[in-house]
Amino acid sequence: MIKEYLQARRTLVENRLEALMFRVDGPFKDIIEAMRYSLFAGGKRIRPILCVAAAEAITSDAELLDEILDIGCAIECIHTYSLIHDDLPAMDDDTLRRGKPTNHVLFGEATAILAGDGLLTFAFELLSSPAEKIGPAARLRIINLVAHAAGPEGMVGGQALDIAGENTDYPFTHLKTIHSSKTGALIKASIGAGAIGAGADRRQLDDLVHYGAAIGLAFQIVDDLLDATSTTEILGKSAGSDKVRGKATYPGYFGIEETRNRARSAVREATDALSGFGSEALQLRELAEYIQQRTY
Ligand code: GRG
Repeated sequence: MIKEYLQARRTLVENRLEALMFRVDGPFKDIIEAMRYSLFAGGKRIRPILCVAAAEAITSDAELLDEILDIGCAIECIHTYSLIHDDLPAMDDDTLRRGKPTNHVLFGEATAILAGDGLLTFAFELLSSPAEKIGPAARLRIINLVAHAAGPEGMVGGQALDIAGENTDYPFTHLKTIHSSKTGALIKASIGAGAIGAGADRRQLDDLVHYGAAIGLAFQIVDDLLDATSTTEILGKSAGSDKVRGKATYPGYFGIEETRNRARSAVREATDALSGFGSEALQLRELAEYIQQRTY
């Protein structure tokens, strides 16, 4: 069931992104082509899917949910920018992503940097576009939340700590800071943005943000596990790269079995945070299980 749900939701996100994104046409077609290449390269779309699922735990208003889908699409643009920049020679220097050549391999470094910049900026154009249902106050809260999650105390800060920490020994608490900022912050913001857009009250928002923090952690623990145990073919990106780059990981601290236990307990914490919700949070519960069991 989760498989069909994910497939249907991915199609929904793909179609909406296609409708929102610039066409490869006119004087800017080269940069647009590079942006589109990574945006439509086969991502799992987990952030927009979580954004809409969080909103569905609060509302069933279809028009409102359509606007929340656009917010999820904006977050997917930010995520895609981060992957393009992460793969650059100055960062992880990767040539493979989602089973395809990375952006700079195909388009060159300067265009890849600009494609990332273009996607990040376009995300905020989307987030700030006026619409019918989500009023200016809620929209401003969402923009602020997403900007903070993507910025120097979120994803950018986590990436900076991650790079600075390569080949160094640091305490486990520092790894937690890196994971929660580099990966967790944008996942948590996807859920927070969906909840705010849907008009969540204080308690609902707190519970959903708690859920988001826990699955953000689970997502990164599983990422560490997959990097250590899976293959390049299955992952569509270089397996074993954490070890090659001298990165601290959960399996490095705890071994594979204990890392699996920790992923399970993060997912349990996430589903426990939803105890105040009924069947309207079913998809969020299933998404938490999927995050634990994902294979790529
Ligand atoms: C360059 C500012 C900047 C940040 C980069 C996201 C990130 C920070 C680096 C990616 C490195 C990495 C492997 C992070 C682990 C978790 C993660 C974000 C994996 C990729 O996300 P998925 O699995 O990717 O959602 P898809 O391909 O499905 O979109």
